[in-house]
Amino acid sequence: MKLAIVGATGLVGQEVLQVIEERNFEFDQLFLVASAKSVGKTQTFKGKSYKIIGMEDAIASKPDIAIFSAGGGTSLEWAPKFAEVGCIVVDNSSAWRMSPDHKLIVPEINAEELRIDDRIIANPNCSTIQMVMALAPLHKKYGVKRLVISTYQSVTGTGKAAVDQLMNERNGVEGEKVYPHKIDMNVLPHIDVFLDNGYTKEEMKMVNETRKILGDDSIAITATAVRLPVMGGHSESINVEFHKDFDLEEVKELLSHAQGVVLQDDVKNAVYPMPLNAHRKDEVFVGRLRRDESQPNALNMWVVADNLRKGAATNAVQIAEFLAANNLVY
Ligand code: 2RA
Repeated sequence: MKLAIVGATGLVGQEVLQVIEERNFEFDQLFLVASAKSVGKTQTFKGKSYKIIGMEDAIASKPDIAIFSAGGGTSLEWAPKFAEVGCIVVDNSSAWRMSPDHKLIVPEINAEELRIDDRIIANPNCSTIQMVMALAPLHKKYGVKRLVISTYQSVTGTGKAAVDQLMNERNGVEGEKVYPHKIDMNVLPHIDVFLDNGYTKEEMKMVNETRKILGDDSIAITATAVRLPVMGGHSESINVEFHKDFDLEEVKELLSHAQGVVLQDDVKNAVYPMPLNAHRKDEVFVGRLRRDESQPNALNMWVVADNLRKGAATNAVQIAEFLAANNLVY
């Protein structure tokens, strides 16, 4: 199996390398692919040195699977060219997510939708992945009717330049600004661009992608996405109203057995999910479970995950693992 990592030098690309090493993902050949400014540089992986190559060379090498973390424009242009030579692209950008011809996959929830002729497979947005991981087991049992979400998102979701902006501001150093305002000591209710309806693209991703993954267009969803000077992961306050009533202990039971979900809910001992603890972990952490006493059949929850891991790299590598394990690579 020939594996290509496209966007290998970015924050997500680097995390993909870390995840395939930790999970011992098996391949025969590895190609590290990046933009012209990185081509020719070297990167060490498992003690071996790899030369970074460009897109054309990567396509000529005919990889079986390419994990793309290179942005929407790059993916729109290049993913079909990789697919044409028989490669399966697992794409981290938003380019293909809402296309009716492409699958949007969180392996624990809907990997069984994948078929041998899927050539470009979309990885959902980070803030959507962690939310649906916590919701899917509850949706099956009680049916999600409505979601009201507020996010608290890490600067790592924007990329390396945003991490640099935060650290430069903290250290009093001048540098490139990727946010329209200071991020250190601040909170920005603004992630991605504003749309005509007054919501941001990030907020609408949570609406549309959640419905597609859970396979239910009737779910009412409203979101406010917020950037914080935080690094370890994204946090979300989720108010969920179900069609059926639930038992809180049963909710905890369902979540504690859900694959890839860790219940951290012991408020007497100040145990609840936090980005500092989620950093570099592959799981989604859920806590602060309590009934919404203002509304029948409604629950409040707090969900945290490392956005570079389950929100991006881990989910993509899990898709690749599923393809390899189920003979969907040819
Ligand atoms: C963010 N959701 O955190 C984005 C990254 N895909 O900005």
